[in-house]
Amino acid sequence: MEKKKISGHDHIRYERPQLSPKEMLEKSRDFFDQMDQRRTVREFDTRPVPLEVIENIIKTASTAPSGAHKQPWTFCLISDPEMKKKIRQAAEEEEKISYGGRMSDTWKADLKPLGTNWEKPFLEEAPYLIVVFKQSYGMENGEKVQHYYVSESVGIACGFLIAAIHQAGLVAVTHTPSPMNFLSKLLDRPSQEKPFLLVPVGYPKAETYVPDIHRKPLEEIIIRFYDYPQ
Ligand code: IYR
Repeated sequence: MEKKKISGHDHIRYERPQLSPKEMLEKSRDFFDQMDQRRTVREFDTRPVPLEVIENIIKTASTAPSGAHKQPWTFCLISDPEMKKKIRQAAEEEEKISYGGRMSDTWKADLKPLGTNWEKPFLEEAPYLIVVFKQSYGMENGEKVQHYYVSESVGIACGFLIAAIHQAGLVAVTHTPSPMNFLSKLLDRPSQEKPFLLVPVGYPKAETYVPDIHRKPLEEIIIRFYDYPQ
């Protein structure tokens, strides 16, 4: 392997296949078309999913870039029905309070088109729950290791996770029961780890409906600053 020292550390040669503009256009369009098919799904079939598929999905999430490459994430993978039940009970307790008044009227009105409520049957129906924790700092041989840009890093990893779930033909919902500290207790995580996102994963129910909502068009999300000829 071709190596080179940069500031005293090994660097390895890295190359990507060069695509022609036509190939790039096709691939970027195909990837967009594929990702544009992704929808948040809250109704799951209880059918099991092969464990190795889920492990590959988590490995994909862990390829995300992170601050100083500290990889400040932990993924708890749950299929145990008893644990799922406990998580559902605890989440619904919080959500009952949230929907019962902790969320503002505007917030509840904003959620109306999505049809959500305090009930979370998907926490028991989905074959797997992935609970993503962010590590405010790491621990190596009893020593604290500093972490950087933790939320950004874990957020990017969750993006990769969601994309990987979609491309495996599975569906997910990004669930954030609030507050989420019950997850630290139930899953016995150390105090430097904070729950970040709960992602039930599985097949959609045989007949699934999703809200008829639309994505902002490019011209609403892009501000152009180029001056080269197009
Ligand atoms: N955590 C609640 C409420 C909720 C909040 C937002 I912002 C959403 O986009 C969806 C739901 C729940 O999971 O129902």
